[in-house]
Amino acid sequence: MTLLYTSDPARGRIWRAIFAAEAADIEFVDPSQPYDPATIRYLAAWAPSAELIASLPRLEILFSIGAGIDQFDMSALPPHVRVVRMIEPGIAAGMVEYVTMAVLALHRNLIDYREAQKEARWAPIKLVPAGERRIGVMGLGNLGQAVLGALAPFGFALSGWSRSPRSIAGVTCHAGEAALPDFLAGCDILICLLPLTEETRGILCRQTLSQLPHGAALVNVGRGGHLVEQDLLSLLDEQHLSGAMLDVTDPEPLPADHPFWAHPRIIITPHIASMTRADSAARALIANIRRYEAGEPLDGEVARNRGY
Ligand code: NDP
Ligand code: OXD
Repeated sequence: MTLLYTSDPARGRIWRAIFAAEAADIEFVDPSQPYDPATIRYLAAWAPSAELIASLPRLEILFSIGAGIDQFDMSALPPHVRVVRMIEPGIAAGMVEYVTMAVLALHRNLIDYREAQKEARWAPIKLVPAGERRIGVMGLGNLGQAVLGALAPFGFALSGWSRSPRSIAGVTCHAGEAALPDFLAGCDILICLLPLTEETRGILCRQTLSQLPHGAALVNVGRGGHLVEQDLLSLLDEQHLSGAMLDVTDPEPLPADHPFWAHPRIIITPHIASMTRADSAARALIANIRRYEAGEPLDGEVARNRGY
């Protein structure tokens, strides 16, 4: 069985060594070497071209290098090919760090202090106890749950929203569109950790963001396509929202003349909330191929009709 890897060459060198040492029966090839397309059963890629997919007649599984799969052109993928997102501890650890940083920065008014510093203004703001700060996470999957677990020890009031009902200790869980207004009304800091699908595109818009309490802040670590940019700008300018930390934009990179860069109440980071860690991801992939070969369910298999 052969795996074709078509992503970052530096990560590829680490993966090749791990496959050679720990899964020598799985042949690991990349485009820098000659390979027979008819032998490829597994493809590990970020955004494979339609031409590449069409050249692999025996492809069985497309593994995403990252947690998201919205970058795949599903129309180019034959219906029998299974799609798997990356679930590995490095991605969750990075996301936990980033969201904790963002929540603490917003909770402790870092955006206000950054502005005050520009004017050499000494302007203390009264502390809000963590228990009185309501943090809501949209998306209660692998990453949403990891983030909530990390925020719990601070004592924040935690809630979450997902498509199907979830039960998470210490978290008020809401499910489905009908529950969205109640969820939004109880979020002083809203974190978007949804996948980008037909249903979630543009979900962070005036209609939803204006249901957040006055002075609420947004952390978008999902995808840029979740956010209607002009609606965020208007709600910040109207002071309904107090700030936003955006790790994802549409497009990426964010153009140099985009108004987000200079906005005093927006912090931009370049899609670095988390990154697939080479060693743990290679091992997660090997474990998943082993599961597949044993006829067991794949970890992170995407329901193609649902888009995540
Ligand atoms: P999962 O698939 O594990 O979880 C997705 C969650 O979103 C589930 O709880 C799901 O509901 C919920 N959801 C999906 N559609 C809807 C909807 N229409 N309404 C309400 N809830 C919905 O994904 P992960 O946690 O692994 O990753 C989430 C996203 O994070 C990725 O798709 C990617 O976009 C982003 N990401 C960003 C990174 C960055 O560096 N900025 C890095 C890694 C990921 P249910 O529980 O009912 O299925
Ligand atoms: C992502 C990732 O999906 O980096 O954004 O894993």
